[in-house]
Amino acid sequence: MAFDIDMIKKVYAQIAERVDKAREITGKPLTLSEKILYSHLWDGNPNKAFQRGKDYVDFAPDRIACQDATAQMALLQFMQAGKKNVAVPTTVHCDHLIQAKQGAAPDLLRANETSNEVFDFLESVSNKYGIGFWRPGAGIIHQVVIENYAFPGGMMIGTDSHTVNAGGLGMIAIGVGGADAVDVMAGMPWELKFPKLIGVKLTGELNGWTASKDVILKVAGILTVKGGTGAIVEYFGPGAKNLSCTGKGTICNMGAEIGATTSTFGYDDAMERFLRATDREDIADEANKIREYLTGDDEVYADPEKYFDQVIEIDLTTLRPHLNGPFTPDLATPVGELGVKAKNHDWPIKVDWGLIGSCTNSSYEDLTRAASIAQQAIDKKLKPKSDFGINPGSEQIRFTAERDGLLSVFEKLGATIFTNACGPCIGQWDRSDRKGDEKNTIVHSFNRNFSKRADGNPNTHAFVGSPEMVAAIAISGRLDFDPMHDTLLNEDGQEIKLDEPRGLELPPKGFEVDDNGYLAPREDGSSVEVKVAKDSERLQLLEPFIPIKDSELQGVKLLIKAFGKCTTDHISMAGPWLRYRGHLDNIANNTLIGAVNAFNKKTNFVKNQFTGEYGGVPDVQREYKAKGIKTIVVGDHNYGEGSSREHAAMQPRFLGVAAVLVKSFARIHETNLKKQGMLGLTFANEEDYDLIQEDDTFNFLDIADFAENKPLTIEIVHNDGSKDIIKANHTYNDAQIKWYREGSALNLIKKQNA
Ligand code: MIC
Ligand code: SF4
Repeated sequence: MAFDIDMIKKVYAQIAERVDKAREITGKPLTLSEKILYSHLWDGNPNKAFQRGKDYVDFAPDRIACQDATAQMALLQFMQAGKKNVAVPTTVHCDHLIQAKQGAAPDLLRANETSNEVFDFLESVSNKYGIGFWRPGAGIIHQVVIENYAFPGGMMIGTDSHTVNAGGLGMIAIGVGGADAVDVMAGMPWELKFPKLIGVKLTGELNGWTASKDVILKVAGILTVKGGTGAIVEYFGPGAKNLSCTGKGTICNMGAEIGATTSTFGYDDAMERFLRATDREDIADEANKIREYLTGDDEVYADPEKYFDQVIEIDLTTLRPHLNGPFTPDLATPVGELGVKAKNHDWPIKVDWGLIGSCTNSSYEDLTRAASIAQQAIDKKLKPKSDFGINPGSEQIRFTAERDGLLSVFEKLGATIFTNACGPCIGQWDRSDRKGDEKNTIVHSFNRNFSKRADGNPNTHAFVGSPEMVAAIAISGRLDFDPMHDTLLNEDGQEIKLDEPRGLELPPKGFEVDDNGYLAPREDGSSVEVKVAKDSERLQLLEPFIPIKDSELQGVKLLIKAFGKCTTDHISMAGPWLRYRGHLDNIANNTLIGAVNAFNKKTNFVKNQFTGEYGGVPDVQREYKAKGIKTIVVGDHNYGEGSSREHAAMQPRFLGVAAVLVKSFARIHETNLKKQGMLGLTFANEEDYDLIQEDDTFNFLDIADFAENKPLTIEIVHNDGSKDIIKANHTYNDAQIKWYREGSALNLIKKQNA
């Protein structure tokens, strides 16, 4: 039986009326995305047609999921909100804090020792406030969600950017910062700018070496890392119906890599099969009763140009397998063309590791397709030239895959089976073969491949591909290997060609699991004590942020002008720093250490304007803080791309940065800045970025009149006394300006609850 079936029935009971009403009000047929959005309005029945990309709308999500690395800060904030219980079903998943090293059993043991303080904290907070808790080793948040919680037509938010994975089961699932989740946990609406809609029509059928992953690798190549910003991507067409549910999940998952708010597919037979296979017959039966409400209207899919803001068409039959990278997930190259490209760019051809896993590609089907390649290596006497690492997506998948002999296939090839967790995908990887900064190449089935992400080495060239392609490349040991055309020499000196991968959508004998790792919360958690040791270096209770005074916005100093890509990994690195995710003061010591200083192209090396000396960003910033001087961070396009981690906003805020002024923002990060009571601004004129000098001082001339739809005016005073006056745009509405004025959104909640 499904979790929270009563809640799901309630959603389904009201969907028809609300969708019909929305159709009437908008006067047109509806996409699936609109159906879900309009049936989840905070105010209930729709009474107004919203303008896409313009109107801020209050929504009522059905559920929330948090993972261990973000839940700490989210729950530390929730604890301040003064509530007895979470207002909507919520779960916490321990998956980010487990380092991959020797293999599942010893790695999990070590994680439980090194992070027990954090796991205990999360378990007790969950118990206290009615939150479902998934223990370390239970699986990766998004796999566990799609197997247990996602449901067609539902809306959820999650404190992780890949929450969007649940679109594979027909949800609108959106990644948010912890402060957004706290709103919903506290029983308040969740606000989002009504998204634009991108339609992707899929025709044909996948075949040969091409996998679901290649759909999104291709889309990423077309739309780039910011092409989906502010939009929901809705997939439809005959090709969509030919994809498995978890395959759809893969596609939706990596929608985060194009900046999309989320991605989704209409309810279909593949989803029904998946629901039934994962012990949720009850949801399937209910969903079948309202099938037409759980997908877009026929008229929309027949004439998509009329109803979507942008339409892309992809023919699955002719789609080629891709490998995307290095250093960015949108650099798409069809397999077979990579050799020339790698040579031109001097990317190492030799592949050291093939890693299969992550929330993107760790389903049962993924493992079977990759195992079908691995099995051939055994049968045809091919010895893999690269090391192999596997992270199954959940204990249910691992248990079933072990039962069905899939894991032993990889083990025979010398693969290490790591814990059911994020592992190398988030830099939780004690890589045994290389320690220094040597140039090298790895391939993986993950979603992100930003510099330093997997192993901390800026010279690791990581390429993203489907699990089966990763398996083939790892066996060949070469980035330029094209399994569709090339042969390999086996141990007997024979030329071998790999056959096309074969997979199973679902386990023929059904899923099985002994202990899935779930811990239900107490009925009444009021007596549960949440412990945070005073001297802990991992956890720290939060102090409210003090509002930034208008007077402090005169004489603001430049902290750093970031050059080029500045993702949340650059602003608040993961990997070894994950250990401080619950301790704001400690994690603040990594603030912007990965950002490239535009004036000297170095990382973590900025000028202190008072002493003229150079130092690390956090150190210089702490010196400004000690003097009571506010600072500004300047950045390029898509600033804050990547993670939902609100640390990337809270740390600068904590250290005394008042404003972030960039060419453009990634959605979640911009909201995170607003929530934490900072100024997130964009250049009205992009070229003004070039005006900013290393010794600049900024005066916010009209901050006293900070208002909706009114750009701010900033005076920039250069070292030689000359001045420039520029305009900065912002997207704050009246309510968000209140967050800023109160010091943070949480301060406002506390005030309202007082
Ligand atoms: C990621 O994939 O970058 C993460 C780690 O899952 C993040 C969340 C985090 O920083 O904890 C995400 O995608 O939001
Ligand atoms: Fe974990 Fe990687 Fe998925 Fe993020 S992208 S949730 S780190 S597996």
